[in-house]
Formats: sequence, C-alpha cells, structure tokens
Amino acid sequence: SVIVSDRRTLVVGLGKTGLSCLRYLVDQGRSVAVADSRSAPPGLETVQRDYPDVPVQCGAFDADWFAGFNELVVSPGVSIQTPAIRHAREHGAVIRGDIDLFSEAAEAPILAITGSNGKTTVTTLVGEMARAAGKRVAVGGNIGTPALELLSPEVDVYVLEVSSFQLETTDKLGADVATVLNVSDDHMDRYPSKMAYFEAKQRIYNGCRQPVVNLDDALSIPLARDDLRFLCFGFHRINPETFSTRDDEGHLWITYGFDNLIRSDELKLLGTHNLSNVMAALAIGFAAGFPMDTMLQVARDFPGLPHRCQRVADIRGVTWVNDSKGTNVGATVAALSSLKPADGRIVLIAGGDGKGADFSPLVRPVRESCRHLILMGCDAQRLGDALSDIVTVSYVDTMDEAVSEAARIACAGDRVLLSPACASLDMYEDYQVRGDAFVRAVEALS
Ligand code: UMA
Ligand code: ADP
Repeated sequence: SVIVSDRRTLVVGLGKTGLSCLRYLVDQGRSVAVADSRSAPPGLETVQRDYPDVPVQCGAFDADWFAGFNELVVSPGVSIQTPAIRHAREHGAVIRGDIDLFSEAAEAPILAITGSNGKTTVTTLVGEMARAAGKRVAVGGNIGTPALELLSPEVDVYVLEVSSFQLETTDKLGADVATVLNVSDDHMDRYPSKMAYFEAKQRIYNGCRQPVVNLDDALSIPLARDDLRFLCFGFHRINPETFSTRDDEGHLWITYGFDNLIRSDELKLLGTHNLSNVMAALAIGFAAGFPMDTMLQVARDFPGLPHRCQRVADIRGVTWVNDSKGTNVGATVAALSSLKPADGRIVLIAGGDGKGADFSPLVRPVRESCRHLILMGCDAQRLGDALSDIVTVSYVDTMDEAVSEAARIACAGDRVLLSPACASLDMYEDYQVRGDAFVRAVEALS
C-alpha cells in the first residue's frame, strides 16, 4: 500500500525520548512509525495501548524499512552511525533528534548546558536560580524529563541539560545562553575519536546569543566565533566580564570582574570542581538577567545532589563519600583532587564499564591521593593494569565486599571514596542503584 504524506517520520528508540517524540509528532498530526532494536523496549506497552495505529518494529533494525522514511528522529541511546540509519540518510532521510524538535517549538528562551562533567549540578543550580528570580522555569533534557515534555506556553525560561548524543542530532539549537562546561573523555565506545566527541559538544553554540566559556578548558571555547562576545568563568583570573576566584584576607572568594561575591566556605558544596560549577551557574544566570543577590543566596543554600561527592558517614575517623555519578575518568580525577584529606589518604572504590576510556589520566591523582584501590566490574582488570604499579589493589565482586575491604584498610583521617570512573550498567540498573548499594553497605558498618 502507498502511504500518501509528504513527511513520513520514523521515531528510532522507544525509551523516554522516543515516547516523548511520538506523542509530540502525533499531536502535530504527523504520520509516524516507531522502531527499537530491543525486543521488549520500555515504551512498547504504552504505544500499543495509546497509539494502536502506529506501526512498531522491535528487534534488529530493518535497513530497507528505514530507507522508506524521509525523516528519522533518533533517540540519544542509538548511534547515528548505526548502518540502518546511515543507509536511510544515504537514501535522503533527514536525521534529527528530540532537542531539534524542541528548539523549533519552544517560544521561551533556552539556557543550555553541556560538558563531560558537572552538567546536572549546574543545570539544577541554574533552575533554582531562575525559580528564586520569580521565573516560571522548566528544567529537563538529559537530566531526566525529555525536553519535549517541558513545552508549555506557561514557561518563562527553559533550562536544558544536553548530552553529546542529543547534540549530534541537533542542527541549530538557538539557545539564549549556552555553555560547554568542560571536555574530557567520555563515551569513547560511541565516538570514533575525541575530535568527534568534542565537535558534538560544540554544536550547543549553534545560533546562540550568549556563549558562556570556561577559561580553564580550551575545548569550551566556541569554534565558530563570529562576532560573539563571551561571558567567561575560570579560576584566578580577574578580568572584566569574568566570574572567577581570588584569595583575599585568608579566604577564597568567587568574584565577578573586580568584585568579591561570595566566600567558598559559605557554600555547602564539597570540592574545588564545585566552585567551577557555581561560577558557571552564576555566569549563565547573569547572562539570563537574574539578580545577583538572589543567585548568591541560592548558591549558599544549595546542598548538592545525591551520588555526587556526597558525604554519607563518618565512622571512627573515616569519612565515606558517595560519588557514584563519577562515571568517567575526568569526574574521578576531579573527585580525587578535590577530596584529598588534609591528614590522611583516599581509599578509592572504582570500576564498572569504562566505555572504552583511556585510564592513564588517573595515574597522577591516584599516586598523589590514594592509599589503596578496590576494583570491581567488567573493566576492573583494565583499571588494575593501568594503576597497580603505583598503588596496592584488591579485586572484589560485590559492593558489600568492596565496603568491608575498605573498612579494613582505611585509617583514621582517611576518606573512602566511591568514584568509579566507569558506568554502572554492567552490574547495576544505573548509577543511583550503585550509589544506594554503597550507602546501604556503609550504614551496615556503623
Ligand atoms: N537502546 C537500544 N535500542 C534502541 C534504543 C535504545 O538498545 O533502539 C538502548 C540504548 O543503547 C540505551 C537505552 O536503550 O542503553 C536507552 O536509550 P534511549 O535512547 O531509549 O534512552 P531514553 O530512555 O530516551 O533516555 C535518554 C537519555 N539516555 C541516553 O542518552 C542513553 C537519558 O540520559 C535522558 O535522561 C533521557 O533521554 C531524557 O532526555 C541518561 C544518560 O545516561 C540519564 N545519559 C548519558 C549520560 O548522562 O552520560 C548521555
Ligand atoms: P554530569 O551531569 O555531567 O554527569 P554531575 O553534576 O552529575 O555531572 O556530576 C557528576 C560527577 O562529575 C560528580 O560526581 C563529580 O565527580 C564530577 N564533577 C562534577 N562537576 C565537575 C567539574 N566541574 N569538573 C570535573 N568533574 C566534575
């Protein structure tokens, strides 16, 4: 049979994103079908119940079927290098993603945040700042709620966390304010090169009014500069139009231009990397026009998010810290450098699925901070190979074993840090479940 429509769209992926795209496109009156390579994807029942007329194919992608569509809306969990998708593109299909559909429809300004680490912390802070400034704010994207589910005429400002996967399928985001917080290796199992990962992140600046740039990371600077003026952040740089830090009368201050704004010890957030996150959030909020005093109060009150350098217990002089969201090497490097105790060392619990990462950037911080390493998960051996020359290593099979081993080894004054440098999916449903397993095992100690 021949389907008569000038725009047949295939939604690829039936997770949260796929469902949000399907709902949106059906509401637009578009002719849609759905595919997912899993045999029982999470959204399948919902589609069968709510959209019985929408064609669905589960299991191995059928390249010929894909090639019959003129638009593919691809979920972030699916690589656009997948042969069936490439084949469809070669047959003239346009490849898009949910953020692309969102930016086309959104009427309120978008504040967009990407980076290898700190996205969720900064996105949450900016969302809180907007709310405190009296804005009707919608926060979503990679942080959890798919962007299309945020769309509403009642919204004054959108705050979006955007992943490199989402940016790959985004043509022109047109954000009011956008930032690449930092770039270190992640998802090397999905990218042919670091350059490809970096280029995906850079797309956040396409059509942006006000880029916010991290002066401590050259990869944060927009490649296509045009005549844009940047608002900047970075440590120890007293410049106009820059959020920075300076030491003054025995305190470390966050500054804007030449003015001191807030002392680091006024913040509840732990770790140097979080100062960078606060500077970034202030810069984004400033660019969006939020009042400075309101933003500073939000920064002071912000307790941090669970599973991110979160102190969980102090037992017999040992502090236990849950950084389960440290899912790449850069995050664990930051956690090790920020959390080294003044009179002790770190016992690090790490491992999981390394996503093809190079672990060598861990060598220096592990040498400088760690007493011992406890490794688990599918890349435990690869981590051990990279680090066993410089530190003693134990291999364990479960989180309970990891925690009792850490309790045996840690001395008073030490910190035990779960910061895996790896994804959790080889052993757990997600990083939260992994972090919860750690917290439960620690609680059982006391
Ligand atoms: N999958 C298949 N076949 C398919 C479709 C998906 O095997 O046909 C697999 C993917 O490989 C992946 C899983 O299914 O392992 C989920 O993929 P999805 O695209 O259906 O994911 P969603 O449920 O739509 O969730 C996505 C983001 N997931 C990913 O990018 C993998 C969520 O980010 C995001 O919160 C959500 O959209 C709303 O925007 C999660 C994430 O892990 C938290 N992001 C990565 C990260 O932060 O490092 C980028
Ligand atoms: P993301 O959403 O990008 O994964 P999160 O805010 O959830 O970022 O933080 C995840 C982990 O990354 C934290 O637990 C911490 O180990 C590390 N991290 C957070 N902010 C930074 C930063 N600015 N630079 C380096 N590492 C960071």
